[in-house]
Amino acid sequence: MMLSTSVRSTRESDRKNSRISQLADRIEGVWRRDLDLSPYLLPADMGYVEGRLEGETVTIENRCYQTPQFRKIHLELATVGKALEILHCVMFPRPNYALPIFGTDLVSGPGGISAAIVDLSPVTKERRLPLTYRRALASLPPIQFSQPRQLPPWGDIFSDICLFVRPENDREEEQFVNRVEDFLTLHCQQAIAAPSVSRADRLQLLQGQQYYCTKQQKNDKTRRVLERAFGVEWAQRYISTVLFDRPER
Ligand code: BLA
Repeated sequence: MMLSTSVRSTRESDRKNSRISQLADRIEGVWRRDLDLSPYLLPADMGYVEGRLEGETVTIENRCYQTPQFRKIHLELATVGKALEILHCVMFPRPNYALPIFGTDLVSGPGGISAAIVDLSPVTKERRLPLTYRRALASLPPIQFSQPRQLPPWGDIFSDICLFVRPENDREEEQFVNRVEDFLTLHCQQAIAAPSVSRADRLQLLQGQQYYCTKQQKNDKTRRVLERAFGVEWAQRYISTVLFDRPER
């Protein structure tokens, strides 16, 4: 196993799936337009990481920020040789704002994009999105995907607006990317206008976020890719400190 920790980032030309680059650009575009970004420091050796999986190079590139409303907003681009490309993105609100967790994952293999998921996951006790969100979401134009996918057993953290599909063609891929941008734009606008909550509510929200992280850590598909490239211990450390660190009080 080989780990490199240089700061260089993957060149765009290395990236085969332009849909992943497109979605990454759209996400960063919304963030830069709507949020007040400051750097978020990841553990020193976790910014850019390289490993090997069955003779293939695995690369992980992290971009991570914080804002007045968000403890951590994280965009990760990973490649496994030429076979697999992954975009992972999560926005963890500061627990003094009653905001859901925005998350998206796009997994592209030799046969095209196999998994495309986006959600605004509520972390309140009622596990229900605020009315302002539900109203705005209801006004989005309806969309249809020919291959909806079933959520895994740990997926009880996702809301009823969660979109989880295998896009069948260019049109469906584009529709997915647009929907991610719609969710994200709505979320950023809600976030910058959100009032601060009481101490008691804050504790509930923190527990809701911890539950979200505990469930996400049960995704064996993510764990297996990381374990095979970097080893069991490293994968555990990465999942629990970079991908889904459980916020402290
Ligand atoms: C699925 N995630 C997957 C799959 C792989 C990864 C290989 C299987 C693809 C498929 O079923 O077609 C791998 N995802 C990764 C890796 C990273 C990653 C290696 O993010 C990071 C290094 N996952 C998330 C987030 C969500 C998420 C934020 O990280 C949702 C908001 C969901 N990924 C998710 C779900 C599946 C998945 C629900 C399907 C799991 C299943 O069907 O069992």
